[in-house]
Amino acid sequence: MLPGGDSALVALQGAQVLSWVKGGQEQLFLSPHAAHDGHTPIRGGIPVCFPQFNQRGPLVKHGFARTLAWQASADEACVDGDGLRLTLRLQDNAATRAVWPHAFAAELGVWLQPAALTVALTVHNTGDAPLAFTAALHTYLRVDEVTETTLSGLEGLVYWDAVADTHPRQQGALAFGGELDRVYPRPAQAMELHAGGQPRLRILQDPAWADTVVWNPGPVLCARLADMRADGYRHMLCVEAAAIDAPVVLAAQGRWQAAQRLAHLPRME
Ligand code: TA6
Repeated sequence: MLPGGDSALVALQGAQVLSWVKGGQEQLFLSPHAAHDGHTPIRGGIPVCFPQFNQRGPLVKHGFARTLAWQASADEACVDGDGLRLTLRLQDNAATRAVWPHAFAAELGVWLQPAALTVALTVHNTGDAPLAFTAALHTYLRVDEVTETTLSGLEGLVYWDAVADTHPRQQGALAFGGELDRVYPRPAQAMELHAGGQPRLRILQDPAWADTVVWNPGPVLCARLADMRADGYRHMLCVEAAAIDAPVVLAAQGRWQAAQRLAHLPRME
C-alpha cells in the first residue's frame, strides 16, 4: 500500500494481480465466483497467459503459468521512486518440462505508483536451444456498466473478429453490449477507456506486446461461465497486452520483456 492509500494485491498462483485500488476505488474486476483453490484459473484481475495464448497450441488454454505457484520473497518487494515494486518468479520444473520441453525463467514485475499500475513480464531462455511462446496480460478492468463504456485508440486498425471470424477495420471507438472477442495489432498511441462519458484510464503497452486483445463475453456466453455471475459481463472489460499472432522466438540465453501500464485519468469538470 502507498502512503496515499492506493494498493495492489497479488496472488502467488499465477503471479496474478487481483486488486488495484486507486482513490478508494477498485480498478480491476474480480468475479465473486472466481476459484481460489490454488490451481483453477482465477477469473479476474490480471492473469498471465504463458507460454501459450488461448488454444493456439497443444498446452492447456492460456498456458500453465496462470495455474502454477510463482515465488516471491520479501527482498523482492522494494520502494522504487514514488512507488512500490514486487517481483515474482517462475522457472521450469519437471511438470512444465513434461508438457513444454524448455528451460526458462519468467518474472512478473508489479509496480504500483500513485494513480498508475505497471505490470511487466520478462522471459529468459535459460536453455541452450531456441524456444517460442505466445503470451498475454489478460487484464480485467472493472467498469460500472459496460454498455456505457467506450475504448478509443484502436480506430483504423484491421482486426480479427474471433466471434464472426472476419477481418474488418475498426471504425470509431469501441462500444460494448454483446459478445466481443477481437485481436488488434498494438496501437501506436495509448488507448483510453471512458466510462459514462468520463475519462477513466489510459492503457499503454510496450511495442514487444505486438497485439491487443479486447474481450467481453456478453450476456449469452457469460451465462455459460460457471465462475461468473449472470450479469458479470456488465462490470468487466478485458484489454489485453498480447504477443500472439507472431510467436516470440528467444535464442538460447535470450531475454524478452514487455509491460502494460494502466494510468488513471482525472474526471472532466
Ligand atoms: O482473451 C480472450 C479469450 O481468449 C477469449 O477467447 C475467452 O476465451 C477468454 O480469453 C477467457 O478465457 P478463459 O480460459 O479465462 O475462460
